[in-house]
Amino acid sequence: MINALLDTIKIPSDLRKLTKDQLPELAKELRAFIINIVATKQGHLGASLGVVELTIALHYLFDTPRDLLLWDVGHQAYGHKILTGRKDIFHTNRQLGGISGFPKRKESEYDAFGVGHSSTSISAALGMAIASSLKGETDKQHIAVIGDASIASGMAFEALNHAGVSDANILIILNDNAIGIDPAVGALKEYLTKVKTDRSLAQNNIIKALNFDYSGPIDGHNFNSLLRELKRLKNKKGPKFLHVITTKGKGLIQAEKDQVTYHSPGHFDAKTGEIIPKNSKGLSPKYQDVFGETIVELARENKKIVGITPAMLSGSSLKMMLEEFPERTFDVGIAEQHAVTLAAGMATQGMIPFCNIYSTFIQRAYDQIIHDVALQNLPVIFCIDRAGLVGEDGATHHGIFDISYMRAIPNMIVCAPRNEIELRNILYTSQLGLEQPIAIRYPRGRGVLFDWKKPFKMIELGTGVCLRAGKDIAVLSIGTIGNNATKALEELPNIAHYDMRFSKPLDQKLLHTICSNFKQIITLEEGLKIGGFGSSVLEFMTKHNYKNTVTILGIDDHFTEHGTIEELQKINGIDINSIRQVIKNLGDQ
Ligand SMILES: Cc1ncc(C[n+]2csc(CCOP(=O)(O)OP(=O)(O)O)c2C)c(N)n1
Repeated sequence: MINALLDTIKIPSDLRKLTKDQLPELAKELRAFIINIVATKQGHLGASLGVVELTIALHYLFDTPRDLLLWDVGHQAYGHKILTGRKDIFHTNRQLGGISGFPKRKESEYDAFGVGHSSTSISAALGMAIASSLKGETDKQHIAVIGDASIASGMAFEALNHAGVSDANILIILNDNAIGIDPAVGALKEYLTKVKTDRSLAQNNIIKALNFDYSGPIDGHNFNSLLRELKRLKNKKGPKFLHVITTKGKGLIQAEKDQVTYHSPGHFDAKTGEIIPKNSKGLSPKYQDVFGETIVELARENKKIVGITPAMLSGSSLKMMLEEFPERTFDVGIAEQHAVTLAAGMATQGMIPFCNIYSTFIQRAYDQIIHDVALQNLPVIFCIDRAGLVGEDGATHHGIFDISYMRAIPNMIVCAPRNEIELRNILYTSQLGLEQPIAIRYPRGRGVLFDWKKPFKMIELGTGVCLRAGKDIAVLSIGTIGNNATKALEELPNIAHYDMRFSKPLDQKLLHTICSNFKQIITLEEGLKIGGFGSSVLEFMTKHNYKNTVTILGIDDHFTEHGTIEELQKINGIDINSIRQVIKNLGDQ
């Protein structure tokens, strides 16, 4: 591949040596570079392709890294990474030991703020702008690039509300491509759609009403318009807002056409753009699909069931419910807090809300879970997808805190099914008429069974099961990580294995039996050790004065970076081999 211009650019000061006329050619090269690497190494694609011109224009005109450039979510920042010193290592993107798929302060001085979760950029940029102003750096610019789905989140509105009454040098660029991962939703989105054809609507809009110097919408793929407008804004003080229209996936026909799939397409042919089909024949189902198919089955029988997702219709497979029951399925946009309180409101009226949120994103709604759901003891069913280590998205996305923070909440049931059938059965059990909220956690990826669509069976809440009898040593696991223990124990006779299923309420009867019969106890969870399932077992033992030796396997007090799930389980000592080794060492003592 010939990159006549791209190869001359190590950092943005090299870019600034190019003439304006050379920028379209550079954009071509940058696009091709991204496509070629993502085709084989995988990662986010559409969002970065959509902002190639914007990325070049921003680094061309602004004095980065002195001017601070923030990318909301950060999945669109590949071009930024490549132009800011990481071109030669871009092929390590998202791999163990390689660069992160998101901007990260530790990685580069050009990454002004670490991201992964959405809608933080305006608050962070405003914080920086106010700090600059306090330090007397009044000529410095602070730029937040935020998508149309991310700007509809509460945090972004809060920040706009504050920025509009400040005199901070903040430039908010709305990258409007009318799509999040799935098509964007909401009244704001409808306004943004209308303004594209009826520019008179831009005359008096909500952003102007909030005191911003508003301009746009302009074509985000046209260097002339971009450079002209950014030049004007660069020399303007105070809060500014530029509305830019782009096409997600720009430059790769398939990615432009099928923007949902090409958000993160997996392997594809760089030349043709065609996705290389994965051979999923003979593989177990994805847990998200077990959820999706099961909720549809349940909703057919139980008219009170409603499904709620904050902007993860496809990722959660709630899309399956939307197709059959559109009137009972709600994609509320990137609004986790709202999703939880909406579910609470519905529950007060006798509906049975299944609120499906990824573990890492539900962190944002912690107060709503406590204050709006648990305190009023409302039977909301939280389906916590992507719980545990999620792999290549890395530290911002691992769902490792939920056992600890959910079990700290009064009234909350916390459960983690071990396989597809157990997930199905707990979903079924939850809609039979709970009197309190429940959190059901399950991981990213595929299950372990083939024949999983069995007739529903009720699970008795707060009960564990003995998977294998033994003596001396008992392994107590929770969730799908228990399957690692099952494999680890294949070569180790006499070790007992219990699937405790609930970390709250604990199966006290079973724990009394275990503590009375085994000298050594090993607990295993794919979550934080601090306050997690192992801790709950220790709390039980202290209360009842048991003195057994306990080894807690789980994730230590650190952030785990990116890599494959297998690599990361190994690093955290919860892969099959590490578990086997721990048991062997205990047995040798
Ligand atoms: C708090 C939070 N919820 C959900 C997500 C998952 N997520 C990642 S990108 C994305 C869509 C972002 O859409 P938009 O802001 O329009 O940016 P675009 O992808 O179009 O560039 C979502 C929902 C997230 N990163 N953070």
